[in-house]
Amino acid sequence: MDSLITLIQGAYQLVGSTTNVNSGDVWGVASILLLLVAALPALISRPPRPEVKLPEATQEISTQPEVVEAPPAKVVESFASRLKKGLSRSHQEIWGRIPALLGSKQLDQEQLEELEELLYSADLGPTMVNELISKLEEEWSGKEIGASEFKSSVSQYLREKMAPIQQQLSPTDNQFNPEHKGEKPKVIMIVGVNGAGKTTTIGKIATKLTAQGASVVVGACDTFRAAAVDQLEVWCERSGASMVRAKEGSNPSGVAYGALEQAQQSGADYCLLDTAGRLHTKGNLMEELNKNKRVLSKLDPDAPHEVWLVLDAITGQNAMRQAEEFNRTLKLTGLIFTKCDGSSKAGSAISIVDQLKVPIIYIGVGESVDDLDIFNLDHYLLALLDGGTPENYH
Ligand SMILES: Nc1nc2c(ncn2[C@@H]2O[C@H](COP(=O)(O)OP(=O)(O)OP(=O)(O)O)[C@@H](O)[C@H]2O)c(=O)[nH]1
Ligand SMILES: [Mg+2]
Repeated sequence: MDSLITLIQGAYQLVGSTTNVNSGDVWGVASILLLLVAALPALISRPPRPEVKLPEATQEISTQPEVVEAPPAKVVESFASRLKKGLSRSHQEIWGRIPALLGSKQLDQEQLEELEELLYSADLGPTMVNELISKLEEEWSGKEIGASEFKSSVSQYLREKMAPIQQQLSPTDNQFNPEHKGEKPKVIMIVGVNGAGKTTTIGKIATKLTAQGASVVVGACDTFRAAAVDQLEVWCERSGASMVRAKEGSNPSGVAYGALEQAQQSGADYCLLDTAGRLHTKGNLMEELNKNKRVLSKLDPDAPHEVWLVLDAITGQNAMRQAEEFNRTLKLTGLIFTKCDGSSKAGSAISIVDQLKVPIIYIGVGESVDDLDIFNLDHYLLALLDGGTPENYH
């Protein structure tokens, strides 16, 4: 007890009190201390945490690295298959009628007349139809000819007619070769009647070339309609090609000049020139295209390197007259057949190539970029006559 009194006395002195400590004080202080000691665990302990219920595990956690499944590969339809679809109308309406015409009897005059009518409806043109009928008569008269023999005979004839002209081109001629980067720009002028598909085709070609790594300048030489220039601008923006345009109504040959100048200065690989549609029968408008050509040659004596005529396959035999006129005025170097998807008259392409001795460069079977591709004679004949694609045969 004495030692406790001494301890408390010391504590009083420490806090500066001079009061004497008696035994009553001691009991008071001791009982307070005891109370404090008893309450201490309760004071220092934290309030209990609310119990958090964890959701039950629904699946086992794997220690294996996660295998991410690749998204299904996008199926890209081949151009041969698009071509087949595009030409299916021509195939069904014309060439698909052959089995019904050729019964199991010997080839006679009546059958020959029916076949002649069929070939005319395919828009092969009188020269080719006459030649084909004579060939059939010579080879098959008095013999039984089946549908497949007739088709292979026609196919062989058309191939013989077209191949020497198409072989002037190699399949890579119109693809950009990066090894030629830095050479002067190749100038391609696109011409044709109203609505043939010139602007759309330029847009598609520009898109293909830029995708191959080429730098392309497009000249909007159709200065008659602001809408035509806007349409071209959309394609150029999408493809990354630069576009040279002039004010509505200004001189188209000025735009052609400006476009080639920009292509030369910027080191572009191609200069594509869109022109206004015009009737082949309007002499003054045709002459204007010649002026475009002359103006270009001031910047490059070889320009334009190509003059391609866009022909709408739906036009049928009228396409022949258009082709003849444009060729007479401009010396065409290539043909582009558009809208082969909407026509049963796709055969006109063949007779034009034969007549003009000018090859087909591109063929169009729809409005999207992928619906235009380099013309392939074998694929074309296969799709037209057999309704097939090369995949069916390999
Ligand atoms: N179905 C189909 N439509 C096409 C094809 N090519 C072009 N067209 C469409 O044909 C229409 C006319 O095409 P444009 O490119 O404007 O024709 P254009 O020759 O420039 O016409 P103008 O400038 O008015 O002389 C547009 O609606 C094109 O989308 C094709 O291969 N198939
Ligand atoms: Mg146009």
